[in-house]
Amino acid sequence: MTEVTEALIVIDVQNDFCPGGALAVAGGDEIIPRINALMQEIPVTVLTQDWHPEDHSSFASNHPSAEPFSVIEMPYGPQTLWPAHCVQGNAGAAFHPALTLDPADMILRKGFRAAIDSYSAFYENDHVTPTGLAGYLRERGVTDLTFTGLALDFCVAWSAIDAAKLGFTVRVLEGACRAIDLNGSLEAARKAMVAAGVTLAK
Ligand code: VGL
Ligand code: ZN
Repeated sequence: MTEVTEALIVIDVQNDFCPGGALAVAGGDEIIPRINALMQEIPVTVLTQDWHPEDHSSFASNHPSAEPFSVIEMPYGPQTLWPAHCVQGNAGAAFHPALTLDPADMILRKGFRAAIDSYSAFYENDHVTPTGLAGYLRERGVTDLTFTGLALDFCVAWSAIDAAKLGFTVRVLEGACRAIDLNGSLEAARKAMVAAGVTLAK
């Protein structure tokens, strides 16, 4: 059996996070050629897909009189309310058409429970409910993770921090990510990643 120790994790490169999408991240589509090239270099690729039911509690539209980008208190802590995005089966939830899908070993969907959001690819936003990704990677002998995708200051950062806490060696390629940058969230995310032992690279 060939030993594989390194995986590329591609976070949420979906139409709704790219220009023209419901929660567009500026320049979100610009990172795709580099991500496609990385899939040819790194032996294991995992793609994540934000995958919400219509009645998802992270959508501002599901809270009477709440504004998008405001923060509410949920049983598991503070939660930013977003415009409805990545609704299961809709075009906005599909991967961007320029993203290469064939090299992916695994596609992990997250955020599919209405009552809880899941920024991280490893745990839902309660930081307790696992997605199963850690077990998948460990069973395959993967120890080193390279993160790319959208958005750097939310799903990429939360995933990278959880991965470091779980004992993986973690690198985030900032040039292969784009950020939402809401109320200083990008600087806060960078600091939190560094504090967790994540390496930030170009
Ligand atoms: C994301 C906000 C809401 C992300 C997902 O992929 O960073 N951000 N859902
Ligand atoms: Zn989402």
